Amino acid sequence: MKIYPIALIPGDGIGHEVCPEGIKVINAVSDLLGGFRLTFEAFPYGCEYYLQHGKMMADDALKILEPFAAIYFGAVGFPTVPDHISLHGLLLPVRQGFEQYANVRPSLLLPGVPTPLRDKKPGDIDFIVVRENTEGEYSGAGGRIHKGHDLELAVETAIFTREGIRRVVRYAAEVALSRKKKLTNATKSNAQRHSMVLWDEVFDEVTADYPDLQTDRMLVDALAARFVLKPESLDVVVASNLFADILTDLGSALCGSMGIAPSANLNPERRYPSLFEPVHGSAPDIAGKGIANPIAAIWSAAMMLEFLGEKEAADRVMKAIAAVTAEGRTLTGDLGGQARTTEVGDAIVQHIRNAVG
Ligand code: GGG
Repeated sequence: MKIYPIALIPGDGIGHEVCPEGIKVINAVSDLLGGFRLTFEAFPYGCEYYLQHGKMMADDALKILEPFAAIYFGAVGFPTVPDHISLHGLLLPVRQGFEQYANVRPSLLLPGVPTPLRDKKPGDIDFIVVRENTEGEYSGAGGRIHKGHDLELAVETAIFTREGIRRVVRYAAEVALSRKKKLTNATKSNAQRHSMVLWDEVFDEVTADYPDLQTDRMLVDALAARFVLKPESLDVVVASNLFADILTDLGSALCGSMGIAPSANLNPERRYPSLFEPVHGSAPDIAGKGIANPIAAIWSAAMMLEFLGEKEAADRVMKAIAAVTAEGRTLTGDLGGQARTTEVGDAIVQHIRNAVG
């Protein structure tokens, strides 16, 4: 029996409601298939922890988390703590410290889920954004001087390194090779004449090693329009930290809801644990009501299973998610239904158990 020890960080808000559903589904699929088990150890890091300790996680959190096979994460942020403190105190140091440089964010229209795009159906929206996840606009470099005075000045420096760009473009190229072999470079090198020009140069250098790939370069603003007008033309997009963050919220909306968008923060070399989390945040407006959509967290759990090498289990979870959305009987409010968070998790578990073969 293979055992995968997982660090569980539900974080804030609805993170505490959606993570248990992911665990429930993982346990159901491992019961069914046998041969492996995920064990979870919970850590209380988040805004509550900050209010008690003055920091979002323990000083030695990275040391504590490092031996785990993966991290299963809920959401970060709550109105009790300024967002820049919570994000820079928890999620970003983990992404940077564990060199989780490839943030893989699929946009896939599931059967039965209405898209705001007229005439689009499942199959028309099926692309992946690979987000650079450790530097760029999220580097954290900068500062403020003359605080509170008329002279006040703030500098936020986007940092792009040749190696940082190289490794994420290479990863995105590999993902594209395993799919429809199309890779789009999201850039803004007309306006950002230093960082994005380097980004384009490295993109071209790296992709020269992949003659089987069809590549194109697009300004990120035009690319946003293409997401809406011609999503079927996209396969894999590689983008900087901030551009990809914005593009993937758009991608989630096109697929019907933020409540179904999953993500994997990968250290592809597996030197450190990777982190799996829904794209959505902590949703303070609905936290505690039991109505959050758990599909993004469950889908993220499937991505974790796949990365751990349990592909059959991951496929079973994905089939069960698609079966539940196609049926349309057990959907949360964001998808036009009335089901509670736990009911959606139960329905997915039921489909896993009922699946033949
Ligand atoms: N589960 C993801 C989450 O909590 N995200 C909060 C957030 O604000 N993230 C910013 C980012 O990923 O750029």
